[in-house]
Amino acid sequence: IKPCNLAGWWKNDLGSKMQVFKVGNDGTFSGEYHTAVSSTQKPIQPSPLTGSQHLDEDGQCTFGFTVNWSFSDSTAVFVGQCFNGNDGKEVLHTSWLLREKVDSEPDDWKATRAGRNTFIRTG
Ligand code: B9F
Repeated sequence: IKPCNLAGWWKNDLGSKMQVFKVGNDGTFSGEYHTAVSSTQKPIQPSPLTGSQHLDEDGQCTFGFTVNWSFSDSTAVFVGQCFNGNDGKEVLHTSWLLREKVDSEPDDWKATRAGRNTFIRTG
């Protein structure tokens, strides 16, 4: 088993791609998220992500990151864990919350979406 390192390219079940840049000695990282889906008219743009991972030696670390969508005023957070299958292939199981900007406090109740995504390494 190899140690846990999120650096590289990943693709999820929606077809979204993310690149995680070099992970720091303290487990912090940044990267770029290319979502394949968006329910807005505005063109999708790559968006910055920043997060941190545990530096576990067993390759099954937990992590979290935030995506600040550059083409909308919304924000997503992901939490997850890396798993190493018997075939040695890494898979990330994540859960996310997506916060949409609403115009007024009475609309707060409808501002958050939740879901799950699975990522596999592509590079
Ligand atoms: O579509 C989102 C958005 C926010 C405000 C207008 C459009 C931004 C992209 C989110 C992408 C999500 C999915 N992609 C992925 O890989 S993040 C979690 C999913 N995993 C309309 C109002 C709020 C949402 C849609 Fe909007």
